[in-house]
Amino acid sequence: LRKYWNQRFDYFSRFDEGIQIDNEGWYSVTPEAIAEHTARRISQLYNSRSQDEDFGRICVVDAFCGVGGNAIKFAEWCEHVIAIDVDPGRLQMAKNNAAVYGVADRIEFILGDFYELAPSLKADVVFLSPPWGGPEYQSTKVFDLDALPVKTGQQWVDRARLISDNVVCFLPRNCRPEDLAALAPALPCDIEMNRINGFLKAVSVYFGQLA
Ligand code: MGP
Ligand code: SAH
Repeated sequence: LRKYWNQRFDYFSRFDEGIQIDNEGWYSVTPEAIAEHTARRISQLYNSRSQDEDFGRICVVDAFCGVGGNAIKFAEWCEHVIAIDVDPGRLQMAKNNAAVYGVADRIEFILGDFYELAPSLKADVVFLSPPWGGPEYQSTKVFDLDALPVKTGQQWVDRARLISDNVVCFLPRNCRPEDLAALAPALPCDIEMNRINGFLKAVSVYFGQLA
């Protein structure tokens, strides 16, 4: 826990203003600079189509919102956010943390299973940061996307594509690029390596119009 505590201001720059995190939250939360980058990139989705007019008018589903690291940044950069989590405690913490950042009113929080909810949702973009099985994700040289603990990477992406082909996945840094691209082989994709202070933290893969 000490390792994560030492990074608390990388996770939330407003950590001292009342941020709440539980055990799973500590090792899963997306560092703020990475979350901000992803949100900015998504907010520019329709920029090329009509200059400033549509800038940021994007609805994003954060399928696994955890304690809200990504959802808060989506709310700062996009018009509407649907934030889902199966864990009531973490969903409540995400609400609290969004209030610390003054964006709680821009996020629709839903307690539930993304897999079940997906067919009933409409949005421009779906962001997937599923559980990776804890810090042990590093115990193998190559992370197998079929070994995600709840559903496979393929199952999550196929489910997300019921909503939109504009899908972003936030995944372990030891994933193989070819496995990431194979999650939606017919779609264009970009793979980003997300670093903080030079240290590789994770990879993000952008599909569809986001690539
Ligand atoms: P890490 O490797 O556990 O930490 O996770 P860190 O600080 O890089 O330590 P190091 O000593 O291994 O270098 C790196 C980042 O991956 C975290 O900050 C989270 O953003 C993300 N992350 C880690 N896990 C275990 C998960 C997870 O289960 N789900 C999601 N969505 N993100 C995770
Ligand atoms: N991006 C988040 C961290 C996500 S951690 C942040 O920055 O804070 C992954 C989350 O997925 C956990 O909170 C877990 O409760 C949630 N989860 C697991 N299975 C789920 C499911 N089927 N539907 C929705 N959420 C789920």
